[in-house]
Amino acid sequence: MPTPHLASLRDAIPQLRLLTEPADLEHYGRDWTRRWVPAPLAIALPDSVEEVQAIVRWANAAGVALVPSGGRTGLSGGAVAANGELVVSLARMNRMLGFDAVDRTLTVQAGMPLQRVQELAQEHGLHYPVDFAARGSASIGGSIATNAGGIRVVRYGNTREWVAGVTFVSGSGELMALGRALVKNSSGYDLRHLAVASEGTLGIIVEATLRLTDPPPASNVMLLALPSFAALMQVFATFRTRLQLQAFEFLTDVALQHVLAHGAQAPFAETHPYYVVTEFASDEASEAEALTAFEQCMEQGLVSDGVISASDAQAAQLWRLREGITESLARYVPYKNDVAVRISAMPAFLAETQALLGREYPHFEVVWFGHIGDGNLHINILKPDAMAQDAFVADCERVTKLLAQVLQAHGGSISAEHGIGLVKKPYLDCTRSAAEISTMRGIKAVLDPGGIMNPGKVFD
Ligand code: 2HG
Ligand code: ZN
Repeated sequence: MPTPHLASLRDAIPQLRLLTEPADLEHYGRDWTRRWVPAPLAIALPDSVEEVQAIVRWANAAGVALVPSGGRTGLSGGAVAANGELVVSLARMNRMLGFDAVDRTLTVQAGMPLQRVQELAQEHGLHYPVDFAARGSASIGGSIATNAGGIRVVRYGNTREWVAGVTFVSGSGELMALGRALVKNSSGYDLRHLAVASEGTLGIIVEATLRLTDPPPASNVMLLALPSFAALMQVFATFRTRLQLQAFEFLTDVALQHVLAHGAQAPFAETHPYYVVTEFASDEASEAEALTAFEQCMEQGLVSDGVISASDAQAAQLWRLREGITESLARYVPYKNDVAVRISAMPAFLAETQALLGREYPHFEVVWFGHIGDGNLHINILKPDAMAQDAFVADCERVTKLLAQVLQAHGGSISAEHGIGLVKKPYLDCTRSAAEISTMRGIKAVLDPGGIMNPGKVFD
């Protein structure tokens, strides 16, 4: 029996594709957090900007909340629909709209997966440099809506740097071309950057024009074994001084053991407490610099072993050790922290956080890894099989409050790249001031006066 809302939506936009089967509600109503029970009204699959606008107009009139939806690979609950919302999936809006060789831009619909964007850039002899493990499923619109970071931020920056323009349907149904792909534009506020990291709370990103760059040089991947946590930032400084790094990622042996248990190949005969995966150009000069940096770190006792890729296949194997972590932990339904501090604050922050988590989580397995070259740490707490999810989350939330205080003291952020969504909402005010949050609310009131856009996400 259709609800009155669904009947009115069908009347308003008869051609709109809608899914209402329980399996679809379940599939589209959740993201990778797996904490909330999906309960959307229905799933709308618009095929045009006009249909998206019509949905927003209908939602305002009917008073129904909308949850914009890309690949739902998010880790903060930003795409969760658990309260009768209409999910607006951009999955059918996945086409390429244009390539401009002079501007070096690619324009695509928001539902295109990140990996397809990367492939299209390559087919045109250029490169879209934002990259992360969920590339095959994450949509470009979702990556913009969270300002996704990933494994090459140390070299290329976050998604924000690569968004030349965004076509956006605001919560009031206005269609706006933000940014217009201009290199220079000092004509007032840059509203494009409001769409970036907005997590669907202001409107729906329907198209994006992305900046492309030169293809990266052929690269080498090096895996370093470290004897101590304290060595990490010193090794980073040594390598960064000598080389233009494409990536500098870190993982603990605890993380590595999970990836190995998932079928990856052990890189060293012995185990070491910490590892770094770094990538740099494979020309002779860079290789020589890398070797010198490695020897210098060995002499200083900062590094205890290392291996450098001899082929693309070996490079991929080494990358798997880092990129396979999230998947290898998924069965433990981890509680995830995604925190950032300035690189200069990292040594002090690491020491304090290690002491805090050692004290507060003696009973849980804690897995550390992340984009250490960007000052971004992922800390996954694994749920013991015997423990109920609610009790586990409650305990982790208690500790996250303490961690947020440490972040506050070091001028950090409670979310580096995953967004605030539902998971980090209670801690937003630890790392953003009251004046900042009230400004955000004011911006939302202007762009989404009916309060229909992803309500309850980021802030209440
Ligand atoms: C990564 O860096 C992703 O691999 C996921 O941001 C991090 O699972 C996580 O906590
Ligand atoms: Zn990450």
